[in-house]
Amino acid sequence: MTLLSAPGSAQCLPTAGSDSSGLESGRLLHPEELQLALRNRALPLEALRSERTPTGLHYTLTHYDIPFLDAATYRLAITGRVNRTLSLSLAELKRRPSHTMRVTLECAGDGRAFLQPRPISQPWLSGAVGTADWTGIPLQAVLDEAGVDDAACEVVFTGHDHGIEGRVEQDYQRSLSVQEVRRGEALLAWSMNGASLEPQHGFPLRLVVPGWYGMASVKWLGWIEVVDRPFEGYQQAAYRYSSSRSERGTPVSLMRVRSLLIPPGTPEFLTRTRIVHRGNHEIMGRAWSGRSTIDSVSVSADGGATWADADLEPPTSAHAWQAWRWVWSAETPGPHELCSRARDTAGQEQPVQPFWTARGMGNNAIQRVPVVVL
Ligand SMILES: Nc1nc2c(c(=O)[nH]1)N[C@H]1C(S)=C(S)[C@@H](COP(=O)(O)O)O[C@H]1N2
Ligand SMILES: [Mo]
Repeated sequence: MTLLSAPGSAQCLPTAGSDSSGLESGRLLHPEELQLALRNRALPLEALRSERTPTGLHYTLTHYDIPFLDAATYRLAITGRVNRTLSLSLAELKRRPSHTMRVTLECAGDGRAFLQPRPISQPWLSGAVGTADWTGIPLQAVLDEAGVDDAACEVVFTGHDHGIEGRVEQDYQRSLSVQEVRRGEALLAWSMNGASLEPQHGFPLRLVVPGWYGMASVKWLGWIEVVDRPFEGYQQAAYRYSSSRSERGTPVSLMRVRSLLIPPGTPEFLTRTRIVHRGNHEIMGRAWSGRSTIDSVSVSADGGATWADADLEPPTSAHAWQAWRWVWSAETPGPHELCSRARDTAGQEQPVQPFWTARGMGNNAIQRVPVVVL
């Protein structure tokens, strides 16, 4: 993979000197991208072993600063086109009937750093994904209590975090249409994997929208406003598929079909190239797709020249990834490239070539894992 410097870049870091790893210098990454990458971490791919990601290994993405909120004084406001404005404390929310859902969340920017040219933002490679058990109350229950007006069109969710993006000072805000909300799947969650939310995951309360890329699941939720016209906030306009930053494009919404595999064998420290010994190796991974189930997963050990079918496990939750397995008989010494390719029941399939958009969203191209057989 080549990390390119952007044309006209002011200040860049060489990603590596030339040493025994064989990496060349001159592959440039902005210090600002590195700073974002270090604040926002990915799932280590070996953690795909767990159906439910341990909280400390779940990816996180935070645009601005993590706000530190006090659970004792916290309140959630529900306002706008409702019959009754509500202001609820955490204790009041927790007194209502709760519900737990296993949900796979993925950042829409995952795979961005593989794109050429590389859109400048959080430079995800692979692994901005994780699956957790979220506990809370259905969003719909709270909206029913407030009574949504017939003129309502969208529901806007505002987080307590504040920052500047595209020269616009803003709170982190996203909306969902009233139809989307009426599906009844979104949760106002105070717990992740059986414990209170960690600060980075939205303590004390966040939205979790199953099937959607992560940006919809607003963390540190402070305010829910029912509005009578489409919300045009910054984060609504930024998450779009377009061929240039100025083109409006189409909204990013549900997670596109994708699969990842656990790189087998032993990693080299710097390059993470894998070494495996000759013989049979079980290759295991997971696959997911917005609102569809996975139909099949194929695996290749020769960079996509030939494919074999993996054994696919049925879903354990309507909103979580599915496990798959395949046995690789690694007989030929030398370099190989492992890839997996998922197809969903809606007929969508992962592309072999990266899906390029100006903001680097929804790149669900097949993963490529170099492995050397000894
Ligand atoms: N308030 C707020 N909510 C947010 C974000 C944010 O920066 N601020 N990031 C979004 C994005 S882009 C993603 S991918 C998910 C990440 O959730 P996680 O950090 O719990 O994995 O949170 C979403 N919710
Ligand atoms: Mo994201």
